[in-house]
Amino acid sequence: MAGDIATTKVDLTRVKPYGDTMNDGMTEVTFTLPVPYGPEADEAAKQIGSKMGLDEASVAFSKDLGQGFTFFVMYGKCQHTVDFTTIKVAKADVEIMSREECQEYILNNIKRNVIIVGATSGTDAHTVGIDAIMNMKGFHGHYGLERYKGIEAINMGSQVPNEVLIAKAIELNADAIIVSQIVTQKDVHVKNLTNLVELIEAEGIRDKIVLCCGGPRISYELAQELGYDAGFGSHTYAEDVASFILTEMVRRNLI
Ligand code: B12
Repeated sequence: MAGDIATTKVDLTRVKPYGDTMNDGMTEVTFTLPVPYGPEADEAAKQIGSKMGLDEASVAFSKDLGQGFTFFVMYGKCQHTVDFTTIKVAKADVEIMSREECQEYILNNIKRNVIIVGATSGTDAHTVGIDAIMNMKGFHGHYGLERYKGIEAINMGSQVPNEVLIAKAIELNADAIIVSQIVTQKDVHVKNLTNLVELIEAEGIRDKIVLCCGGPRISYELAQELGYDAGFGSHTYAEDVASFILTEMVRRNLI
């Protein structure tokens, strides 16, 4: 890292990307153009880079993808800034408890096992996210829900039809349904998450359960818009969703 990081005072009202020296705006972007590989393709990419707001846009790398397509890595100086001091992001408003604190919270406040049914539902085959949250071994040194005393975590895996997920939740009288959605192409996640809420409402169990979704492109705001109690994005651990579910159960008197 260049030495000027420590000495340059950052103006949080005018933040821009950093590369070599503070405020240089250095930015890397990657994209594919539907044009054949060659000098004309590089020039097209540079022009796109300029239109994106990159000064001195240059092609750091380009690769022939075949069949008239070229992939680019562009480098350039971003001209834009943002006012970091005005940024507000909606988040679940709960105190995050450790696994041990969650277990104690259950003992003191709920006094019975909490049942959580989870899956990656619809056509989505990505299992790693839901496993990170639910599996015994967890993720990044954070144990998953299966490890929590007082929580019965049922991980149904991936490509689970919404109907099957709901039927399992009803069969087990679950306290919470948690669903993972990784693929967002053509807004498939919005359609699937909406469908899940509609089916849960049709079953008449929406007010009896805590409903959460998660995935790298899920935000708390989107989740709330779609009718979920909370949504969790990248860098989530089991304790984040466990803290939310337990607190929410007590808040709504679902105990
Ligand atoms: C591994 C992988 C696959 C594997 C999945 C294997 C498996 N068993 O899961 C395979 C090869 C099968 C695959 C297939 C596809 N994939 Co894929 N895949 C990936 C990859 C490389 C890693 C995903 C991953 O495991 N991340 C690690 C986990 C830990 O992170 P996470 O999922 O974000 O989970 C964390 C949080 O999001 C959150 N979280 C997630 N779920 C939940 C749920 C709850 C309740 C909570 C609280 C939190 C939570 O907590 C987790 C831990 O912090 C990503 C690219 C990438 N680097 O992310 C592409 C990626 C997700 N795949 C992608 C695509 C497009 C596909 C395919 C459509 C490709 C194709 N054309 O066939 C297919 C889809 C198949 C299908 N029907 O779903 C795209 C999605 C783009 C988009 N925005 O929609 C990505 C981003 C790649 C890319 N850059 O294009 N994929």
